[in-house]
Amino acid sequence: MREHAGMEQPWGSRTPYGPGDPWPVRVDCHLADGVTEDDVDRWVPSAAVLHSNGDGLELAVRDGRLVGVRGRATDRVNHGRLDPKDRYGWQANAAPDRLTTPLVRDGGRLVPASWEEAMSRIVSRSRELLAERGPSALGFYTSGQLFAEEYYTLAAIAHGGLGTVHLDGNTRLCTATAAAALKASFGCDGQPASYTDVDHADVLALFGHNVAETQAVLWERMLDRLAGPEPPALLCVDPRETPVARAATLHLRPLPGTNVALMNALLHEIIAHDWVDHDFVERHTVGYSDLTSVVAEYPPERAARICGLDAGEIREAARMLGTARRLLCTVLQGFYQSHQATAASVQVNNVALVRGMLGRPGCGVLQMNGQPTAQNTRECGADGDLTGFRNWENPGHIAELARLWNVDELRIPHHTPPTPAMQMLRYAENGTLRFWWVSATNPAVSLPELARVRSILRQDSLFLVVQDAFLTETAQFADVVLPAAMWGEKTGVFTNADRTVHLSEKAVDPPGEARSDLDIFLDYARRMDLRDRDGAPFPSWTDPESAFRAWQRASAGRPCDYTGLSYAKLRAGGVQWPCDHDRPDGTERLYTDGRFFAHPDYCESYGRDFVTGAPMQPDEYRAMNPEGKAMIKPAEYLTPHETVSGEFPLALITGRTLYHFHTRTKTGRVPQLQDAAPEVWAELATGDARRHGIAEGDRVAIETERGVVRARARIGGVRDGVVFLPFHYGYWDTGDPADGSGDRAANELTRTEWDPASKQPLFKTAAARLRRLGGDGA
Ligand SMILES: Nc1nc2c(c(=O)[nH]1)N[C@H]1C(S)=C(S)[C@@H](COP(=O)(O)OP(=O)(O)OC[C@H]3O[C@@H](n4cnc5c(=O)[nH]c(N)nc54)[C@H](O)[C@@H]3O)O[C@H]1N2
Ligand SMILES: Nc1nc2c(c(=O)[nH]1)N[C@H]1C(S)=C(S)[C@@H](COP(=O)(O)OP(=O)(O)OC[C@H]3O[C@@H](n4cnc5c(=O)[nH]c(N)nc54)[C@H](O)[C@@H]3O)O[C@H]1N2
Ligand SMILES: [Mo]
Repeated sequence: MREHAGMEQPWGSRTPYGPGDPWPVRVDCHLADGVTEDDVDRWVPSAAVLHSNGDGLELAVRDGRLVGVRGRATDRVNHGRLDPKDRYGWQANAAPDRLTTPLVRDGGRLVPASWEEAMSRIVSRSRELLAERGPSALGFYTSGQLFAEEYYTLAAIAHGGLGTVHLDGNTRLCTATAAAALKASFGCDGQPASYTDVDHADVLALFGHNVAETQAVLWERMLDRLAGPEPPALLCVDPRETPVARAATLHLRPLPGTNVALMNALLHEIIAHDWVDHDFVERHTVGYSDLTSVVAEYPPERAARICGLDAGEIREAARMLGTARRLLCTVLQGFYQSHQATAASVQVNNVALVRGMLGRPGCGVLQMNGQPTAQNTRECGADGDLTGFRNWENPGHIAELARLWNVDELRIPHHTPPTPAMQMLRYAENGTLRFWWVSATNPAVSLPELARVRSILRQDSLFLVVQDAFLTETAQFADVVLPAAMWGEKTGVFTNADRTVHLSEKAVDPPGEARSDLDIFLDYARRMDLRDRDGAPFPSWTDPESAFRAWQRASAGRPCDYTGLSYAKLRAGGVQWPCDHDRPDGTERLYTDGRFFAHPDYCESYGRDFVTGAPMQPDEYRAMNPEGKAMIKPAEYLTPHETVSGEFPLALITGRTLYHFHTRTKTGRVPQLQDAAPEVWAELATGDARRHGIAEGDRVAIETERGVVRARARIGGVRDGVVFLPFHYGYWDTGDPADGSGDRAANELTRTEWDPASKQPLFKTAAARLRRLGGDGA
């Protein structure tokens, strides 16, 4: 079946199926006007890059240009389907305003320069700072959108070459909490479940996850189950009436920031009704009795008051979770970016653990990823953690890495925890961080409290390098801008939210003098003359495939083992890690044998306190979990630091729409997507709108202590007392000067605050007020 669905049909047509049946194939294809499949010269294997789903696709090339995309029927992830952003998003590669040469700041302005000039400025500033202040003056802030080869190279340069502890990814804003929650419960990152669990589950429970708009093809899989025989029950936990909520069997709308209270009441009910798999708990976990004593204090009535819910609906939700035979839970930003992020996400793991819902078809947890390659940022160590999920507190792991890189152990920073992005910003603010190399992320729109971010990026003491495909809001502040090749213009692998690794091959040349991120990082290492212990150039690899082989060696024996993969094998479609000699076809589910990556000698982390964020001591961990079982960790509900008040009576949350990706550098340049959501809006509850005399389409101002956003009102779709803003709208396309506020970026309003354990900023917890500005014509 071939489908050419347009924008009016975002989830395509239904192909219903029953429990345990294979998900039917439907191949989506979208080609430029006037081009047919017969006109295509070459189809180049790749996967989707505008979310974490990893939908396998092929890029259509004609006369050396991208002319479209087609889903891969045989790919395990999508069985041929493509979401709206992917059907049209490839057109951004050919946008007329791509960066084509480096830019350097001269006399206050950014002017075109040669690569030689741009790189020598970066290298001479690096050398000066290293000599004067040492490696801690240099920081790197990367992405969830590069390839594994690129992250591994950057991690090797920062940790093994320069020896700086300041390396993080924008995954800190995205899935740091996924990693923290997986480490807390299972001792290590790595998603237990598989997308095929959707095929088997009888209950799907989505916690703060608007999968319909953010992983549209996974939602199609769920919709096809819902349309088939013996459909699963669907639980949605979200203050908004998302498409998921509308399709749900039960929709709970908790007040933002109250997830822990709700989860505790759900666990209270599961335990009170003894819907517990005691055998599983006994054999495979530690910590159960601590959980029972904490959640005993959270009867549904108490949580109902905190969350603004009915106790009855909490009981009904608990019954769904408690009586499921095959339960699949997913978690995303409604938990990760909200108050008590890690503590709340871990309670979802606890539901799976006490119910023994792991390692079997239809059972499991997906602490979802968001960005296409976020998993690789984490596993390669470009999020600051050490390469291959190695534990920075474990001397044996440091020694292993030092051998692998042939560098001195002392060069690899491990005496303090890796520096999270928000802390780097603080170091830049107070002048100890003097050099910040930002690749494939746009912090001038995506970080919280933008007025502060702009003032830091503007500081004279900070030498800012921005490596991007476009002149973003952030690039406007740079000392040097490096033009990057994008997806489709370079080769590498990346891994989706269910551990599926895809190869994405170069299909066309990048525009002008743009270069791949890998080439840029390697060029920097050579110019810096980084060397290993024997004086050989470090890193030793030179191109994507040699970088991939080096990464494979680094992953050997670790949970994310890539040694059984190769570019040749991946050309046929996605494979799930771990994949090694004994598991040549990859691994569908983790923990099928009830064994975890949590042994004290093997685990990625000893965990952190959910309230203070303090790392747990190795001895403490060993005493608590000597055999490396799964860990059940309870949490008390705490009130948020910023709560609604008389002056700021509304809870502000932010998030996404189906049609745009992040700061719109790609989707804002694609007519079909930009036209579908051309400007910012504010979602208001019907009651709040009435009380403020606001009608649909009126212009309103949303204000917090930090700023204002002006937007058009959309009424309905969110619970009373809550306002929702999409965060996609920066100001690159409105002509506003980069130093002024565009008054439409949600992050003008958000707070400089983060979860203590994961250090992920709280984009979904702020107190705001609302004002009507005028009617349609005003
Ligand atoms: N179309 C599109 N798809 C994307 C992206 C994109 O930009 N556009 N980005 C990708 C990335 S990087 C990510 S991280 C994912 C994010 O994917 P999601 O997490 O699904 O998206 P969000 O809209 O950020 O947040 C999800 C929901 O959390 C709810 N929420 C807010 N506060 C709370 C709370 O306190 N409790 C609960 N229970 N829910 C709350 C919001 O109402 C929202 O509907 O999407 C990925 N896919
Ligand atoms: N208020 C609020 N803020 C949020 C969120 C929220 O829900 N609410 N969500 C947070 C989350 S989950 C995320 S993931 C972040 C996303 O925030 P950002 O990472 O800042 O968003 P993007 O627009 O994806 O920026 C990626 C940049 O990389 C460039 N790029 C793309 N491909 C390549 C490449 O191959 N090489 C190079 N060098 N550059 C490339 C793009 O042009 C773009 O400028 O935002 C966070 N901020
Ligand atoms: Mo994200």
